[in-house]
Amino acid sequence: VHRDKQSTYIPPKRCIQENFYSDIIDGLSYNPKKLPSKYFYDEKGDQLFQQIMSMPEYYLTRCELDIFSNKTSELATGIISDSEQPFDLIELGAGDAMKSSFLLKYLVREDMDFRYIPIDISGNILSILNDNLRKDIPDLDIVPLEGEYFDMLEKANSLSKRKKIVLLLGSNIGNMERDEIHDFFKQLNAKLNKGDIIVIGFDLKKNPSIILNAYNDRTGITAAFNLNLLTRINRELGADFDLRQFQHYQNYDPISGACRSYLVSLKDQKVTFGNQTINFRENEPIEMEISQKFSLPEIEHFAQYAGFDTITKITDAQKWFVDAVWQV
Ligand code: AVJ
Repeated sequence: VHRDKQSTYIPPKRCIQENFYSDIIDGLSYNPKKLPSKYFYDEKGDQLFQQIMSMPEYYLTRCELDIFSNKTSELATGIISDSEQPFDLIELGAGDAMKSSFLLKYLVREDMDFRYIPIDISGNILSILNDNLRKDIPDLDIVPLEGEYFDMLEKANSLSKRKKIVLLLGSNIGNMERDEIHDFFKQLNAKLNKGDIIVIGFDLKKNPSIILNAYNDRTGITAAFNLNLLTRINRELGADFDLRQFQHYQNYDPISGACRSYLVSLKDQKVTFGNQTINFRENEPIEMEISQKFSLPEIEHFAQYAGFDTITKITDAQKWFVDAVWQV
């Protein structure tokens, strides 16, 4: 990376870096400006997300952990129809696999013939996952893949023609806009075969204050998580964002279920990236992340629209979160 601001910026040769550069430049040339939240997860971003998951306000992980740790057999029964058949268990956005490890242990104990393929955009978290699982579940056959959901699903497809069980947990689906969710499920359905299973974790609509608080913590961890993307852009793309001049703002719309984060420019300012200059007006927001919340009928609608049958829906004790099991 060229740190000399006078020189023309030449993106590094690695493909992910080129995409990173063009995605950031594209996003900042939109009106309103937008930065893709999938880039939050560098090493520091992974650490901040681990901190978010242990905050008292961030109920999502605890709720889904309740499902995976206390309703493991119910979940396993939902995903395994024919115990004779070997399968691939593919997890999109696996992170540290904290929740899925309960299911993995259960399946290994039941002597199921399967391979675990965790997919994540962060190579850093995948290597942590790999180390932990090799220690915790030595008998598990694990093939980590670093990259984007569909690219790596394609790769997993080329590895074997076995039955597939795909996990998308933690309300990761909520990081997509409604239209993107429709397209995503349609595309996923098209890539799978009859009888394949998907398990999707959806965060449910609930008291709006509870949702807002989960993303608007007093300690500022979520703010730091958002601001860290600017630090990453500075470091990896040679930009000069002044972090003190951007403020995190979070908002929840209880009707649409969209919980959105923004970084607001605190003054008129310019940010440079090599030969590019981006202008910000005072109080201009950058759209950072959507964490969409859902109702049970909305979830059923997605399944029908994309051509899945609902096998079962498992909620936590508080009924704040649901893992839906769908079949092609
Ligand atoms: C990992 C995408 C599910 O949207 O709830 C947590 C990320 N952002 N706090 C979410 C996140 C702010 C999280 N997901």
